[in-house]
Amino acid sequence: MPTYRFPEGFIWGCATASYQIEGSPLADGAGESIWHRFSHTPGKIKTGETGDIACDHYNRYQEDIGLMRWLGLKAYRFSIAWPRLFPTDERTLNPRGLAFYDRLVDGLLAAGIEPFVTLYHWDLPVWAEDRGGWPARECAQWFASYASTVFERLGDRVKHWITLNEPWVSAYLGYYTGVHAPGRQSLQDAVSASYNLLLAHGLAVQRFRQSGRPGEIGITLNMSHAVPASDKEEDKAAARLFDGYLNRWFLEPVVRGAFPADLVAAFRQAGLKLGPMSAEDMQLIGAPIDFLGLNYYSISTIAAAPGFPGFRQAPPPDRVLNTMGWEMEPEGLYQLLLRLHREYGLRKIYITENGYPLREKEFGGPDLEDEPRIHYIREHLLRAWRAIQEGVPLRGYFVWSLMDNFEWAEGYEPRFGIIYVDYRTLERKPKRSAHWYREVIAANAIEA
Ligand code: IFM
Repeated sequence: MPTYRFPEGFIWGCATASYQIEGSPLADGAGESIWHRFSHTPGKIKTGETGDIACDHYNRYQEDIGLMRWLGLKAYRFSIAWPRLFPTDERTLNPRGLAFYDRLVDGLLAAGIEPFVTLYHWDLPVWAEDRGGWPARECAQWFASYASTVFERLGDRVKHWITLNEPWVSAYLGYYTGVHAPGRQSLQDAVSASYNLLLAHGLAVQRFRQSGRPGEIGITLNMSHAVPASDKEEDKAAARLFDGYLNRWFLEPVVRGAFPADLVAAFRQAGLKLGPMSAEDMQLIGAPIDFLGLNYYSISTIAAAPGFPGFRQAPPPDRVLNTMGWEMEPEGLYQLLLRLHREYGLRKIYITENGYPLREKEFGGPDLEDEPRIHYIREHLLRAWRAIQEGVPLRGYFVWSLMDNFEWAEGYEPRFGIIYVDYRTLERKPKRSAHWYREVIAANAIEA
C-alpha cells in the first residue's frame, strides 16, 4: 500500500463549537444566546432537542482534553460563547464566563495541544439580536469590542484566531431561510447581515493587530466546488452565480477588498440595498489575514432555475448523498484548494472542518465501526495531499468533529463525531475512525 506522507509540522486537529458541545448555556452568569432561545421555541429543531446538556463539555472538558491527548492531536479548534462573556450588553464582562475558557486553554496547553479559537460560531447574545442583530451595523462594533477583550485576556496563550465561522450560514440560514437562529426570513436582512459580519471580521482583525499580541488571525468560510449540471450556457451561468453567492461574496471582500461585481449587480437587480461599500469599510474588510480557514464537505451540481436566486442543486443520479443530503465528491476539495491557491494566491490555508455524518443505525457493533467516515476522510486527505504536492500552502486539517454533538436544526441525530457520545450517560467512546485518525497523526501519513 503506498504511503502518503504529510509535510513536517502539518497540524492535525479536531474541531467543535460552543453551543454544540458545552451544555450549561446559562451557567455562571452566562446570558441567553439566539440558539438557546431558538432551540427552546417549539418546532424549530426537528427533534425538539436543545443544547441545554449537549455533551456536557462545560463540566467534562478535562476528560475531553484527555481524549484529545490520546488521539495525539496537535491542535484543537473550539469556539467561545460570546454570551458567556457579555451576558447583558457590550460593556459588562462576566469574569466567570471567561474563566471557563481560561481553564480550557490552560488545560490544552498543558496537554501540548495548540488552541485554535473561533470567536463566533453562531451563538449571538440575545441582547445583540434584540437590538437589531447582524443586519444592524452596530453589531459589528459590539463584536469588535468582545474580540478585543478576548485578545487581551487569552492572547498571552492563544496564538491562532478565527474571527467567524461560516458567515454565509449565519447570514442566509439565520436571516433568509430562517432554518437557523434567529429564524428571520428576510433576504434584505440576510444581505445586510452578510455585510456586517464581514465588517465585524475586519474590525476584529484590526483590533488584533492593534493588540500587539503575537499570533495569526483568519476567517473560516464554508465553500463548495460548483459544477454546472450540463453543458448548457444557462447551467454554466447558474453555477457561476452559485459560486458567487456561496463562495466569492465572502472570499473576495476579504482577500481582494472588493465584492464580486456580478453578485453586486444580481443583488441590486433583485432590489436589494447593499452596505455602503465605502473605501474605509473595504479597507477594513480586506486587510491582510494570515490564513484562510476552509470548511469543505461537498461538491454542488448546479442547474438554472426561475426566480431568485436563479439556481438549484441538481445532483446527478449516480452521486452518493450523505445523510444530510450533501453531494459526496472529494475531488471537489482538490479543485477548490487549487483554485484558492492559483486565483487568490492565499499565503496559508487550513482545512478547519471536514467530516462525515452517520445516524445511529448506520454504524455500530461493540467497536463502533464507522467505515464510511474513514473512507470519506481518507479520500479527502488524499486530495489534500495531492494539492500540497502542487504547491498549495495547506498547513493543517481539522476533523469535524471531535465528538458527536448538537447538529443545529437537525438535533442530535446526525452524528459527526469520531468519538461517540452516549447522550443518556454522557459517556464517550472512540469510534473506529478515532483509532484510525490516531494512527494517521502518529505516522503523519495515510496509507491508501
Ligand atoms: O455542525 C456544523 C458546524 O457547526 C459548522 N460546519 C458544518 C458542520 C456540519 O453541518
